[in-house]
Amino acid sequence: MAFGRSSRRKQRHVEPVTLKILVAGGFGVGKTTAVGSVSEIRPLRTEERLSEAGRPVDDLEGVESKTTTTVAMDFGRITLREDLVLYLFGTPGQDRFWFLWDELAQGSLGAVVLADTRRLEDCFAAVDYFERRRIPFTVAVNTFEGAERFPTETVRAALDLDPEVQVLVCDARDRSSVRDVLVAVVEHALERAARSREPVAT
Ligand SMILES: Nc1nc2c(ncn2[C@@H]2O[C@H](COP(=O)(O)OP(=O)(O)OP(=O)(O)O)[C@@H](O)[C@H]2O)c(=O)[nH]1
Ligand SMILES: [Mg+2]
Repeated sequence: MAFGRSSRRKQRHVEPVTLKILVAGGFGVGKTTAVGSVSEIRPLRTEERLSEAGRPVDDLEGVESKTTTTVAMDFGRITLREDLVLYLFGTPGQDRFWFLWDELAQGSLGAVVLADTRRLEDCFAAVDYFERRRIPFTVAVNTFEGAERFPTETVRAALDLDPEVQVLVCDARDRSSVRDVLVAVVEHALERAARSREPVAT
């Protein structure tokens, strides 16, 4: 029969929920790399060459092999589940592009703050930004060769994070590692949203 329940169920197409996640952090910490390694579409990049003229401003210590920098944003997409798709927006890392952050942050569910333990102070501004706007975030320490490994609790203390903020270790070049971080961000943001809907006990 054409209009039976079973035929209707088969036809049902679930429109996926799409969520916007920011990938932020200091200059050269691996944001573009992370979006690129996890994206299932060819990521949109807005890279410009680092020039001699930028040398006094662009601190390349620790990322001497870096030749380009993000000037507007990175964009990528990952399907976490059939019904859950993330749109990823990588922020520019340099201070002179800060004015773009508010545009990028609009409507975002949560954020990843990538951190490099050799230059941890570079992610202070991103942590402050999300704390101030109450955007849920997870810190992901991107492990570079030659960088000293610290326990995540040390990183948490150095960044003075709230207990609810997770600190994970990742490799921005590794798809499954970045995916795990994104899952953690989504779970954290959804938990926080659920908590804020709970009636306050009196
Ligand atoms: N060893 C190592 N190198 C990495 C890793 N992630 C990124 N890199 C390298 O570090 C450099 C910086 O990476 P990007 O992804 O451009 O960093 P970014 O945070 O987007 O930089 P900006 O947009 O300029 O702020 C590149 O040369 C990468 O190849 C990592 O996990 N390990
Ligand atoms: Mg970049």
